[in-house]
Amino acid sequence: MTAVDQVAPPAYRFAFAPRELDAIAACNDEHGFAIVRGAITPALADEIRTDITATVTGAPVAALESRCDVAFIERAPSLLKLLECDPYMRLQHRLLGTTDLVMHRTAAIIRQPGSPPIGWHTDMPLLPPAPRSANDALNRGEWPNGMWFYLTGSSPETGGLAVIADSHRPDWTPPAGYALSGNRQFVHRAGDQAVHGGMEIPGAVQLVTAANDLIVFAARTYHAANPHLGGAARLSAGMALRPRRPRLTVPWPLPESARRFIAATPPHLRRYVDGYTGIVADWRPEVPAA
Ligand SMILES: O=C(O)CCC(=O)C(=O)O
Repeated sequence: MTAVDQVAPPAYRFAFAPRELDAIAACNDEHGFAIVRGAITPALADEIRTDITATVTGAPVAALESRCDVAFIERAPSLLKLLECDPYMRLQHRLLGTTDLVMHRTAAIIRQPGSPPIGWHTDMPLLPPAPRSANDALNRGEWPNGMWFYLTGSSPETGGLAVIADSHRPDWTPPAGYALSGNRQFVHRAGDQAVHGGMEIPGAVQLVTAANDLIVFAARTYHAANPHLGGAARLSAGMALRPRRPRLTVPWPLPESARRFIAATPPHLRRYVDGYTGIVADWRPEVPAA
């Protein structure tokens, strides 16, 4: 199959207006994803796009390449504006069940035309008893892992995102012909761990969005990105908040860049960054000396 071959979209509605808070939450609870049309203004989408281009591509991104900034907010004043965007924050409150929220993690991705697909995976696999990576330390809660804007749009032809409907349940099993890796992180063809399942997998939903639409998906939802067959760089950015309690502790000291970001945050937004941990992307536990 080619990148644009796809299974039929679900019969139920999964795209909503920002005011349909209950319907968005219900779709995310029931099916593990939702689209929110026009979640931010086109002007704010434009500002976020400008910040991605200015920061993530600080050094030119080569043809065919993808690049990710996993602490994007520390360099992107535009993303902080989401915290002052009423419809967006009402949705965060509804999805997280509280108004007492902390900046959890942010990212921005640039994918150049020709960049390869990203196979089906979850951001919250079975966790080891003690974290072995930064993702293990951060992706521990039942808050949505996907709160993404695809700021040049998401479509099957341009490296857009797809999800597997209903795959967010902890006991989800893949359809016949597919299997999960040992820690449940990846979906692959049964009998061949090297071959990721493609977009033909039953349940796959291609997410077609405009620059100011929000893609929501749940903590465990399996997702994948199409190969980028378009002609211009694909830009995306995500911001996840988490409830302040229970308090999350991480095994790294606050990075200097995070400290500077917190200090520079305007006083009226400071409560959101009180508890921000930053990220040490290459953190690994110390191996005790033999
Ligand atoms: O859109 C992409 O490039 C993939 C995003 C993704 O898979 C992730 O954030 O885990």
